[in-house]
Amino acid sequence: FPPPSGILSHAAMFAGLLPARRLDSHKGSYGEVMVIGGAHGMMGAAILAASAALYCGAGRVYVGFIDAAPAYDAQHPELMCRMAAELDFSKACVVIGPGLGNSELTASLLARALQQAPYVVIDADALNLIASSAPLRALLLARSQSLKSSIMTPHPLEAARLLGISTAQVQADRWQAALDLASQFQATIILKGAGSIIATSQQPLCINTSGNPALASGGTGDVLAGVCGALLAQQMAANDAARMAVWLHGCAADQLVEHACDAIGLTASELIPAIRNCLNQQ
Ligand code: NPW
Ligand code: AMP
Ligand code: MG
Repeated sequence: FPPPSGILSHAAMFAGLLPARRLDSHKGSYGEVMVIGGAHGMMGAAILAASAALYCGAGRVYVGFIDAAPAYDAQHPELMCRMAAELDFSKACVVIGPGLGNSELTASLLARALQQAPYVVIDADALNLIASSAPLRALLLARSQSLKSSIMTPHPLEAARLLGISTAQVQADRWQAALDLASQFQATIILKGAGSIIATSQQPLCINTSGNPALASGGTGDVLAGVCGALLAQQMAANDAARMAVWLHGCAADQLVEHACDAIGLTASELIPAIRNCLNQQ
């Protein structure tokens, strides 16, 4: 049982990780995020992730939908809505999984993202696809050989599927589960839940102390994936991006509970501008 060697407990731990914006910078300086997901019935999951990426400073944000793309999102007209199959992943940070569903198309999109994208965030249904496909797992492992960044964001059930064990076993030893995921998948792992754990195979384990049970509502995980995507797209190292994203996400929920909505009824949508506030307070 490895002891926690990092406790995320102060905003100051993240000072300087996202440098101040240069006066002569432009949208191309802040990277491109492509969220792939939002199948029929779950389009909101992809929009939540994409909005979170926008609010965390990504230069351009696309949503690649699975079944049908709306002309635009009225609440976030900044988002570029396309069909996933049209997008070129070769220069982007691809956030794949929120509302992705499971079909032949989704597996081929995930394969392409794993092969082409310099940065990927793998969440939700994309994690479930990897859990059930040896070829996809091989593509993920190949990324670590070519120094491409990968962050995986499982909740305990998704972690259990990846490890081939039960959710209860994951929860009984979350440190070990996070370490096993990092070594089996050679990615930066965020094992979500109260006290999210961040693990990589090379660096010390870390536990987050921000956040509260108001986060236990649909869509908050999709938001976290988008935050990770924005930080990776802005050139942050994967381990730093994962730690900072989890910290900001929890901090925003703490601030909302204290000053706005109290403990019950926090929505994933309102979390997003609160994360922007926390980011700008760093
Ligand atoms: P239980 O109930 O305890 O047995 P699934 P999903 C467990 C999209 N969404 N500690 C718990 O299991 C996502 O992006 C779309 C312990 C829970 O019931 C995905 O694509 C939305 N257990 C898709 O839906 C908003 C924990 O996992 C089960 C745990 C399916 O994703 C919602 C859920 O896992 C959603 O994000 C914890 N901390 N956390 C939209 N607006 O479009 C989770 N569990 O069955 O994989 O389903 O996570 O809802
Ligand atoms: P997901 O299950 O993918 O929607 O993700 C839920 C998000 O909310 C993750 O970032 C979890 O860590 C967070 N979360 C859920 N429940 C709690 C809790 N009781 N305390 C702190 N964070 C939580
Ligand atoms: Mg989720």
